[in-house]
Amino acid sequence: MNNELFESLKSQKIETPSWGYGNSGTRFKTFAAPGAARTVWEKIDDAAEVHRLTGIAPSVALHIPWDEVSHYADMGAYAQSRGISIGAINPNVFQDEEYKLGSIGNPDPAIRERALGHLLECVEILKQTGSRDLSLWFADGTNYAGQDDIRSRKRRVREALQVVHDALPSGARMLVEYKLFEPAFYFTDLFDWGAAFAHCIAIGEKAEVLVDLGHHAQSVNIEAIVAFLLDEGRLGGFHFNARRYADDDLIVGTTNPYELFCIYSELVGAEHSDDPIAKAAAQNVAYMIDQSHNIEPKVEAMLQSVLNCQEAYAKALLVDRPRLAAAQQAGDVLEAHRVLTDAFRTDVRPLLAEFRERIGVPTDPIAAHRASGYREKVTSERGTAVGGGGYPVKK
Ligand code: PSV
Ligand code: MN
Repeated sequence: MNNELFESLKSQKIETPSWGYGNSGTRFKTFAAPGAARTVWEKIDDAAEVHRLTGIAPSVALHIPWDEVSHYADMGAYAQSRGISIGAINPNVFQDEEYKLGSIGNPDPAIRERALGHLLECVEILKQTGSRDLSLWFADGTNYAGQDDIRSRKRRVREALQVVHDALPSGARMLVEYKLFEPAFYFTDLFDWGAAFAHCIAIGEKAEVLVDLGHHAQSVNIEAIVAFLLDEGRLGGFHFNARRYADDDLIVGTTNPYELFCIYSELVGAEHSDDPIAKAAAQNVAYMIDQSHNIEPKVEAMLQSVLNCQEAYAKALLVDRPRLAAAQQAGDVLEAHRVLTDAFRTDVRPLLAEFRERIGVPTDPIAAHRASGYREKVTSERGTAVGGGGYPVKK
């Protein structure tokens, strides 16, 4: 492996979500997993274990209030003592009774005010934890045509996002996530990348778009969205996961590894391009996982997710870019396609084993995890929590 490849692999970072370590479920059932994290401290421990075994997962994202504590500085210090840091702060304006008709898009100004108050509280948490990104997702929308005025909702959303943007400290960003549908079934206020992008452009430089792989209609070309946003300098981050039908939150790279590779290929292409805007955007992308593992062992599922991202990235790094550019320029359709897919077909497992050896992590992190006794240890210490570590179980 040449040095450039080694350095690129070393620079890769994947953030894992606190909510992926606790019990979670579907609307039908939350299965209690023995050893699943019960508190934010245990979630940090699990995230640290994933980083210890992979070397490329050095931060954990928080969801507030799921991970609420009284002293956020203590949390940052604890994470640091475990070898990781606190990543994106995810406010939650979708679980309170008041938000039945929405949060920042709600027709009631008092409820909009309440939601805004929570978002601003999360800006404070971001400052206290030293986090860079405020990651925003809104469940806002309507279920029936005519239920609310779509243009008015758009303006309410814009107004609140602007206030949050202006409250961010310098160097911080707000990542605006969109989602096609769910929980709203007729109209969602931030329904696609175009809506998120338009808000970001209007609001200001600290606003960037977040792409969650599970939030698109069937067969949407996500890598094209990625390329477009990179070129506009507005791709802020990812929520990685895999889907087959809707927002399935499965392990990234399991249903469509080719799509994941194509996405990474756009990112690597931008990172290695001469275009300063796309290059800077690619270098600042926050790569985050957003998954809840309902039937899988939590830590192993997260390890698998991180490793799948690493594999896709390694393949994208192997694309012969000069040859690809030459074939594209010559209009050689199939040669260009072959150059790209040659990289996708390469078995990068030996290369990654060599890389892991060089950075001092196990060559097979999953096997190492299974042999380590970590799962048995936390199961005996933590027992089986009844409640969720993200979506609390309703009694
Ligand atoms: C919504 O489906 C979402 O993707 C948002 O990112 C939330 O923060 C997350 O899932 C909660 O699980
Ligand atoms: Mn998400």
